[in-house]
Amino acid sequence: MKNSEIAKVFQDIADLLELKGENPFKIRAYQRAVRSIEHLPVELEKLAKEDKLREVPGVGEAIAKKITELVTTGKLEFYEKLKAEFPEGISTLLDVPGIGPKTAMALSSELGVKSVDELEAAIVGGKVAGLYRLGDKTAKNILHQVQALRRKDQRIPLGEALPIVEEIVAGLKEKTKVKNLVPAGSLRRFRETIGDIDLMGTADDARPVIDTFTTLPQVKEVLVSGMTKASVVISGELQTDLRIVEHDCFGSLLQYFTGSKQHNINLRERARRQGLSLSEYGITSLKSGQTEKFATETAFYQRLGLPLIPPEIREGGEEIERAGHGTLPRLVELGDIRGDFHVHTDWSDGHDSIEAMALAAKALGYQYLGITDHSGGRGIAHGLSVERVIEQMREIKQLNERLDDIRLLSGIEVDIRADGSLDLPDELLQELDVVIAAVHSGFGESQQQMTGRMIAAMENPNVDILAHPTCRLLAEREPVAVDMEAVFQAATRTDTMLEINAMPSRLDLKDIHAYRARELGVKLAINTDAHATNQLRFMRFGVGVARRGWCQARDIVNTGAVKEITRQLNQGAITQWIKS
Ligand code: DGT
Ligand code: CA
Ligand code: CA
Repeated sequence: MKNSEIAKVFQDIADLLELKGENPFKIRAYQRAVRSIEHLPVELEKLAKEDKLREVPGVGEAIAKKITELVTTGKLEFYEKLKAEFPEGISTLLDVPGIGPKTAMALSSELGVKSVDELEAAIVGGKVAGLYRLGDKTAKNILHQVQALRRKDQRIPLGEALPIVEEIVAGLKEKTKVKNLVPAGSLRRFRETIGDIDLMGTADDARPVIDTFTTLPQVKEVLVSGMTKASVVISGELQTDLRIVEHDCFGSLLQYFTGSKQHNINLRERARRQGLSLSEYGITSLKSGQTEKFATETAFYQRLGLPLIPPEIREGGEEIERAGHGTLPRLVELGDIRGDFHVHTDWSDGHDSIEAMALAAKALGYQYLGITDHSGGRGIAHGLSVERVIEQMREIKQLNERLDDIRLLSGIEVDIRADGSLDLPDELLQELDVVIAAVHSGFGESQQQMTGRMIAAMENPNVDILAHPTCRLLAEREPVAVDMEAVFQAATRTDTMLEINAMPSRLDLKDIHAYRARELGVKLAINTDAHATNQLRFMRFGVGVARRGWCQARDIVNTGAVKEITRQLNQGAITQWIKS
């Protein structure tokens, strides 16, 4: 049983207990376990076998027992019994935003609705509006939520959503007097995939902004258009919501719609203990009923006694607690990056020359750039032979003499063969500044085989970096079966860097892996794997992953200045070269 399936069971249990009006502490314990399991890089099944479940944060004795029962029998008696107390399909209904426990019960007991399809049919058939207290408007709203939920099932990669959003933002800024226009939601938190886009802004007069928004050329369909908010579907079936408020309320609006939902739930809990209640409109004193407005998020968090929490870590983990103790890390920023170890040129399958790549890197303010074309062994597109590598080293040496303010590192992305050996000889590899090892074949191998193969490569002292460790392609290729925990341990033992590949279709390591690797003290490098000059800009996606993994600049090797880098790369070659 997969972690995500186990998390879903506990989420259901929390929902059903809430419906029953159970003790909030008990409910929260399940919610905490869900968050923790969702972020766990190790399979619970494995931990259960090793009797290590209790080491997972948020998993106490009772929950550990339930996990063991789930992974050994595939079922949980407690859950089955709990479900039997409620009509069928109730937890599906609860998943629809806007449907609370009461409505869910009414829909189920009075209309016999068991699924989202049946719910939609009931609304369209006018049955839901007639239901006790509900009314036409609420029914319509639920219908919108159902449709949004459907659309959201097809989450799109961040790298596809971001350019679309930037175009919309630019368009609205140009055509209207909107201020503070920024994306909130999962996009602002830099999640790897996006369900829908949430845009926030302020204006003296919202109307013209809303009107311009709903008539943008990208808009395919207008779902809702109100005084201060609108929802549209843009090309690519992506729902986009826009909300406009007055300038002095922007802080609370942005905070609320940035989420995540779990972060907001945790924050509300803290606020309640302070006698405060939170909403998108501001912070209300429970005693006086007075609502304070906040123009900035910083002021909003400050009112709760907290520093501004970076959006990327607002996921309902320990961020609020850490912020409260003043121990939030200063997360790595794009401006901290001083080089990129992994790019391709027209010597293999890249689009641009070494010199063009170097000048583009220099324009970004980098101090160094690793030229790491493919090795030729396995017939990878125009991979380099031994002779070509030597020839390229010569060219790089000449370029380094000619170019100012950017150091090129001679490198290779060497293929890891099925048996874990590398497809270029050690004598050559040891002459290179940066050796990146990567798997490009045999993706279907068993976990044991694949893990062994990667570890074997890391054990080669010439290898500096393991590239895109899970080999996944977002929405295209599943990650390979590999024991990440073992890879992390091997990386620390062999002093090999792991790559956070910043290519939007890869993002590999992904956020939770970066989190775990950092915890274990693995050295990380954020590389773009750029195959053209404009792809060097992918760096920001990798920085987003690192930030979601709570990484600081010191956790990322390529934040180091060129001189520090020489200490990190475990070869003599680079040191000698820089001295000479
Ligand atoms: P997505 O769209 O699935 O990629 O993920 P988000 O996080 O963008 O979620 P979305 O668009 O449904 O809602 C945007 C934010 O609004 C969410 O992150 C937090 C806030 N929000 C939405 N629903 C609730 C809720 O029921 N309770 C609380 N506290 N916040 C909510
Ligand atoms: Ca969203
Ligand atoms: Ca939304």
